[in-house]
Amino acid sequence: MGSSSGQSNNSYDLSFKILLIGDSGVGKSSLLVSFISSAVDDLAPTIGVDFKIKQLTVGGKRLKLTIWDTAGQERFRTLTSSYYRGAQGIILVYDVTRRETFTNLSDVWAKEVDLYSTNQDCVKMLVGNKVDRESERVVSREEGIALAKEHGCLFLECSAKTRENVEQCFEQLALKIMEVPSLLEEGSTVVKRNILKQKPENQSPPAGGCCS
Ligand SMILES: Nc1nc2c(ncn2[C@@H]2O[C@H](COP(=O)(O)OP(=O)(O)OP(=O)(O)O)[C@@H](O)[C@H]2O)c(=O)[nH]1
Ligand SMILES: [Mg+2]
Repeated sequence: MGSSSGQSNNSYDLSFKILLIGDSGVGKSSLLVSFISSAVDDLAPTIGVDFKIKQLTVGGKRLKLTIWDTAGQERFRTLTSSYYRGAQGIILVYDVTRRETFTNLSDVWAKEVDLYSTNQDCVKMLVGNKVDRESERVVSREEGIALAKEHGCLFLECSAKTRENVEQCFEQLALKIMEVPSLLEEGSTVVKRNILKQKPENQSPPAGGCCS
């Protein structure tokens, strides 16, 4: 990509944690891979949790997104509560061709969010995936919009396969997070902390001033 900009070693302004949740097979990992690498293969079910980092510029800010991809299968979900810790954004995914993945968002996933999310102001986004399979669709766009409204979420329909609306999911979520002062503050605190960490520790303790 040519020469570097000659900037200091912090190459982003804000850092956010995003969490992907929803039933097994809805396409959470596919969405993430589609967003990160623009290629999608058939993926194996996620075991436990996985995460990927993506840097992008949204609204003039350079962002580092750490995106946590959780397992939908109950037996692979361990230490669930810890995934939620410190997340500024949560993406709730369903499959527009499987109604139970949609109803489970209210019955299972939204409850888990209420239980474990430590961040009161956390931004939620409802995503209906697999819109490329239009002929098999069973959940309408209107139903999605209504559920999102009910749970106070942003809403988008997308396809991890064709990449339709995939970038928009993450960008719109990031933009919304940046509109919330407490989340913006958290995002910049992480960056500041990392910059401090990178400073060499060559300071000796102050001489004198000690008692006796
Ligand atoms: N047609 C179509 N298939 C998709 C799409 N997204 C995912 N799939 C397929 O759906 C299956 C499940 O996708 P995954 O990404 O593994 O689903 P997941 O939500 O991560 O599942 P768990 O890890 O078990 O929770 C795979 O065979 C994908 O290829 C999409 O947008 N369109
Ligand atoms: Mg997965």
